[in-house]
Amino acid sequence: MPSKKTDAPKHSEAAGTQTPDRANTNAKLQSLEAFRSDATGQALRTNQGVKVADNQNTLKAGARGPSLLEDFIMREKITHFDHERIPERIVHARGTGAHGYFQSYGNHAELTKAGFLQDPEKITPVFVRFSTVQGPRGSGDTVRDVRGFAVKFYTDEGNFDLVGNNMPVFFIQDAIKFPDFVHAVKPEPHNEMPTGGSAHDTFWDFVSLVPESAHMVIWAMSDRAIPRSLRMMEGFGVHTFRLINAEGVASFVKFHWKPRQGVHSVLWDEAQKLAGKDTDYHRRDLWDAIEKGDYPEWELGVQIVPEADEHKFDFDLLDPTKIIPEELVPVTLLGKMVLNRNPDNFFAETEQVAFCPGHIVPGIDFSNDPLLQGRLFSYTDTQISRLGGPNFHEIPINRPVAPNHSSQRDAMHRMTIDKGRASYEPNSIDGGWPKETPPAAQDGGFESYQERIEAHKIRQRSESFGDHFSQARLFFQSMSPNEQQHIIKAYSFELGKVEREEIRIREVNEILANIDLKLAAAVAANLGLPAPKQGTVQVKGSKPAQSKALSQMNHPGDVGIKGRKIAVVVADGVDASRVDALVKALEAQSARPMLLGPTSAPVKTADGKALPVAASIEGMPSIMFDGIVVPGGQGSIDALAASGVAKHFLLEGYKHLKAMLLAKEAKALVGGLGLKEDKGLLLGDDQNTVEAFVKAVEGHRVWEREAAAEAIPA
Ligand code: HDD
Repeated sequence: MPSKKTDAPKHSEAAGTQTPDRANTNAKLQSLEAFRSDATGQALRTNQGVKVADNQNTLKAGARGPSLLEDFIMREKITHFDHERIPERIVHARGTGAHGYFQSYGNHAELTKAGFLQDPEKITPVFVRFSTVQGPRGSGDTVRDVRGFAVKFYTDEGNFDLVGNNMPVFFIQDAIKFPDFVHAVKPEPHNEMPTGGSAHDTFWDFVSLVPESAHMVIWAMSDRAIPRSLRMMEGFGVHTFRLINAEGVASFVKFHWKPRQGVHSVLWDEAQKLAGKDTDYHRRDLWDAIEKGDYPEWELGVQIVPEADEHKFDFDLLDPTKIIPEELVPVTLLGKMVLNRNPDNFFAETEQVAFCPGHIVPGIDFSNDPLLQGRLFSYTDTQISRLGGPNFHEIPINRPVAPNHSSQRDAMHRMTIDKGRASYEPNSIDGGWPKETPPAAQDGGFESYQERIEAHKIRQRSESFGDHFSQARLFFQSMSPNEQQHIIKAYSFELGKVEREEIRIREVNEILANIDLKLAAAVAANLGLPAPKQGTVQVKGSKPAQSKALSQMNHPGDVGIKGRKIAVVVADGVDASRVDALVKALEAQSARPMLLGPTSAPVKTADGKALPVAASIEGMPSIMFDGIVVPGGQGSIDALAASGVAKHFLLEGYKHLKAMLLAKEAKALVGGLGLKEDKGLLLGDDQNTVEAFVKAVEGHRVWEREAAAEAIPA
């Protein structure tokens, strides 16, 4: 990976181990949260504090009589219930959150005066919300979509929100186009379909007419849009920001989150099936990992561009449809984030959390990216209608841990009881408090970076934003052959759902042909359209022509198979000691093996004992696992060979390129199903074979198998 670290990386905590430091960290973090309420041992009361004697029956005129209006207990309860819902987010409505902390790898004072990046001993609490963009709150987790990656740092100098995505670019260059884009991608207005996806006319109509979207759309058609897990996604701040040091020297930066779990995806067929079999697949995966102590970790990095180099690139740093290839500017790692605590209450925390890219702290500032500038307005505005007024910063999950005093007063849902008479500044009545703090090297008031601007007031897009295809081409050409095939299939699938042929033709001829003629020809063939012979614009191409960091294949992670889910499929007659040995070998690698049987009832082992299973193979199909193990015992193998559900489980696992380890007795079963031994389909349970299986799980998918797996029914 072309990243470099500053100071020593803090990877001293081995994957999955709990250190005393961690317990201390959690205690420190929770001491900041006096507002959590626990009703254990407490009386049930009304909202006015009156103890309730009967929570089962409305007050009535006689046991069979009419209900009485005077029943204030019932009316209070029902009224509150009637108002339980708040408007969902316009975009990113479906989300899931987790608490954790951030710790700097060293003192980055040369780069920024932000306190949370100065001291490796400092623990900064964070709350992260991951989301899909298009679907409503109840939509599926695994749809093809961009994922939101929003982090709130509760620093002791105020809250810093890094409100990014799992893709480093965006669909449009100017915020004024955001409502148009969102109206196009959201379900169509006449029938509110489709839920959660972009495979429909209005989306493709818009993006085929707006070439600046080409780069982001190809990311959305890649495997990045169907992550295996929220734990296995990169995150990006997208825009260029500024970091400013104590001397007032600014650098342009792009923020990156690099997951230690690697960057991995599911296959499209898996994604679609998971959306039906487990709508909550991603939120469950994150929740379970945190509950089991498999805390996911990301490293925060920045690409740093000195102010003097602003115009050194063949793209504009202010253009949010462009990346800085890591070959040109490597990522410098600044610190790590660990997610180690699930929320206590989804609504109070994950739903009510309010992010805003305008929440920054001294040492960080904006750039003039016109998309970012529009966002600075939009988020606060949307929170006011979503959370009912301008006091949303007082909701516990949004409260800074830094003190907060101002002359702002009143409004809906004000919770602070401000003392004193002077709610204005300057004042003499309250001694002039609260007072301004002049900017200073450290711990001073916020000061905007002084940028000299000499310009006409004008509505115009800079010419330097004009190249829409070079980096889309860079992306496609940086993919492995498997990833390129997935992209071709994704465009073909989505455009195949578009009813209007003129939209399909426009996308192929005016967008894809400018990205890559082979891509355009392959998609055209799948749509029954002629292959375009040339593009419609001159594309200068990008330097470099390929970038390693863009392919997921180059992000294996460094935690081995920690937290990976392995199905251990058993039936009556299974050899208990071989099951035990396999489970132990997997657990020794911090993987999560799970026993599955024909039903949820225990199976009978070869020596006649009952072996409990966690679930049935029908209830937990192979799409929910990273690897499959079938332990020996001829009786068990024979029973599985006679079960259609079990055979489907194995066929699907093979089709989805999963690592599979089967006892030698299963050779005939494997052959009968038409499966071929390969690097990841292994027969045997000796140490070498188990090691090869672990390696195959670590590789995420058996990519070499993809062509052979085509013939297997889905
Ligand atoms: Fe946005 C939510 C990310 C452009 C307007 N956005 C939202 C969330 C994420 C992003 C992660 C969910 C936060 C959460 O979990 O609560 N948005 C982005 C990124 C963008 C972007 C990475 C481009 C680089 N967004 C963007 C623009 C606008 C908005 C240009 C408007 C001009 N975004 C919103 C919003 C939302 C939102 C309507 C909906 C709910 C909310 O803010 O709190 O204000």
